[in-house]
Amino acid sequence: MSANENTDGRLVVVSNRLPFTLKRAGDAWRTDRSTGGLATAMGPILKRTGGIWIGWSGDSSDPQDERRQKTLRRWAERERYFAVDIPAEVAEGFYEGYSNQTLWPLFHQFPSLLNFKPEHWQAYIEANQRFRDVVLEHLRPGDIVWVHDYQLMLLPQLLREAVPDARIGFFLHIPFPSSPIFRLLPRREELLQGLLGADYLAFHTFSYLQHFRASALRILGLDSRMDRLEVGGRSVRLDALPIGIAPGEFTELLEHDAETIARRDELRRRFEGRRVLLGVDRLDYTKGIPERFRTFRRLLKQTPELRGKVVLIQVAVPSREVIPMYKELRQEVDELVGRINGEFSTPDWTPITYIRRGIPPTELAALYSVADLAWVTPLRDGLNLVVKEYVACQQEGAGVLVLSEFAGAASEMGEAFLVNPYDEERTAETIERALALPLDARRERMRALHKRVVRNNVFAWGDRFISNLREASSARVDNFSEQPQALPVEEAVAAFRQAGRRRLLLDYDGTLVPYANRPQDAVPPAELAELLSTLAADPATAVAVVSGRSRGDLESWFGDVRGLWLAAEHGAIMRSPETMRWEPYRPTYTSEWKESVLTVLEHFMDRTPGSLIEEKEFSLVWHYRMADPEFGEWLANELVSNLEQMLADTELRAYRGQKTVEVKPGWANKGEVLARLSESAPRAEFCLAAGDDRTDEDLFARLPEDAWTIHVGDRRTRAKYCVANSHELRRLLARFAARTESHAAG
Ligand code: ADQ
Repeated sequence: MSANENTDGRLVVVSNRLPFTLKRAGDAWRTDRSTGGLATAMGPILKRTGGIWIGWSGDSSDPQDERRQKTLRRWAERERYFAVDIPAEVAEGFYEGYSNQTLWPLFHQFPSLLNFKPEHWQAYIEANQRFRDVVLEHLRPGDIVWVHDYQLMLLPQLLREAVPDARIGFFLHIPFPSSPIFRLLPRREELLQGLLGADYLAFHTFSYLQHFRASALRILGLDSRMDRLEVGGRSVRLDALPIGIAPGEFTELLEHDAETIARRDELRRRFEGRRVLLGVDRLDYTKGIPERFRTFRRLLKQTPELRGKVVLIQVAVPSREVIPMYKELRQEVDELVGRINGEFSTPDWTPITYIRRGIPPTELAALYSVADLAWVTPLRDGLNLVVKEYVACQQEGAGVLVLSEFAGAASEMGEAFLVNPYDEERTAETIERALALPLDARRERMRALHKRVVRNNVFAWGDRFISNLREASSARVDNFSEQPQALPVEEAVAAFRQAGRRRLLLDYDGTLVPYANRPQDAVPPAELAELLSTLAADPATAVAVVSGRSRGDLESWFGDVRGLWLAAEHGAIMRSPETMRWEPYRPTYTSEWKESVLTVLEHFMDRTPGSLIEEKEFSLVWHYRMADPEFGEWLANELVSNLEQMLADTELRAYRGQKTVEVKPGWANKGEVLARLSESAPRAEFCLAAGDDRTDEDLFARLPEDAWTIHVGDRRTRAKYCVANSHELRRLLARFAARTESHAAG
């Protein structure tokens, strides 16, 4: 059974456009087929799986018109296509504006074409909200929602907010740009957050995935693994999944459709004795059409023997024509065709046949099958389906493929001739070489390509996406009970009040105060010492600051607070409020190891501008909060693996903290603090521990079931509850303290 046939929940596809486009024709309404990669790919999947498709009709005029409504109702009843209505003024800012004049050029590495207007952004938000509303109208429990492409990057998060346990996947059909380019984007944070509402996020190639991870790290500070990213206590699964085509749709036409077969034979006769070079594209500046024509001109110029022997057929379907850049491109291409044909044509040969419109599938299949060379040279392309369509139509063929290395498909098409389309001189040489390749060699290459295109077809792609999405969202749903709940503040305050004896175990950095770039700058404000002092003044409440900090730091900040327990260096050394003496956990400990570890850390510090080393009694810490984030993470991994080998036979361990790597004895951990506290302080009915990083998890793990464990932040945790930041935690402590004060006064 394919993953798609799963019966639990329907597939809800959401994309900007539906496979149909609504066109006004005078007083009537016409339904046209949409062209473009997405409709081509998803059509066959939905046909096979069932489910519904939600998208914009393409028309914004007159939503009240009875005949228009009737047409849309027919789409819904017959095809299960549900249209989102977008008013004209919103559609313009959303589609022609932010989507196609901001996102499209930037994601395709044309930052100089970026045109940003705040009102376009507003329209983009509004359009995404309209899509959300229509999805919510149709969504049933258990459904999986598959959101497509750059026009709907806010939708996953909008849906997540409305239905927290919805199953949401997102696929990006265009490239994800490298992080220095992505950073240029106005509203980049919101876009990343929008995407991270999904359970499963997939791109065509690993390099796009890496770019996304780099941007999440640099812009939102979110670290990730190759296959997942943790955010808001959820896990977002990441993947690279190049799209395929439905090869059968083409081979079927070529084998059984009389019209296609007749057309193919006719074309063969017509071009007999000539080699056919073929380009098929949407008329878009990313597709490299002018560059291709210029290269062709160069080829004809430098290799006169090819004149009369080759023809270039270029099919280009116009799109987005209201955007000035596209109009200019159309003109430029028209002119180039005219110039080249004028320069080289003879009475019985025209070098370029230019078809500026969409052509039907029968014609397309016939062209693909007669072409001797497919010339697919986008300047940048998410993947490019034309390559795969061409290969599918060359079952027994000997055609060659010349492919741009900047198309996502290049990473799958090892047997193609790869070119840099900006380098017109070398591309011309490659075309010449490809044409000169002996028949057997061409056949062999094509056979390998063909096999791959057939195997990695669109159904395999869809199945994988859907089953990965199901798995990712089920893992989330199963883990739901393990996720921390937002702290019920009133309940906590009431429990605190009712208890006869209480214990508070509080981490310092990231918990009582926010992080600073340099550890010495995270000094507590005066009111924090006062707050702790008020809490600790009540003999029924034992309060401990349990930190990774040195005893010197804790002493200087809280040394005067009466009644307060201090545990420094993760509990390696503690001061009780009675004796006021610092007592190490292991009195026999020596720090001879430091010298050799320091040499390693210094080596890393020298390589990493902005990083620093902190030396404490029991540990050494490398801090890289101010370093370049990716470089820092990368080196931290390298450092930990170096240290692990070096420390394997010792009691020392290397730990990753929040932008730190710390080397300390394994026994110096916060879990041990509890045991020591229990020896001297009586058992409490109310026990609360709060912390934000991995070292605090040791403490949470040791606490009894009924303890109030609180994670500060949004990472994965064992804690039962969470609060957003140190500010919220201190507000809670202030509520406890208020009670203590009034109690003391009363
Ligand atoms: P597109 O930019 O639309 O898709 P592409 O992948 O080449 O680019 O798909 C174009 C589709 O339109 C093909 O199926 C092709 O046959 C059809 N087409 C193009 N010109 C035509 C014409 N003149 N007549 C008829 N049909 C024509 C986006 C991304 C791509 C990505 C796809 C799918 O930009 O990089 O491959 O989505 O993810």
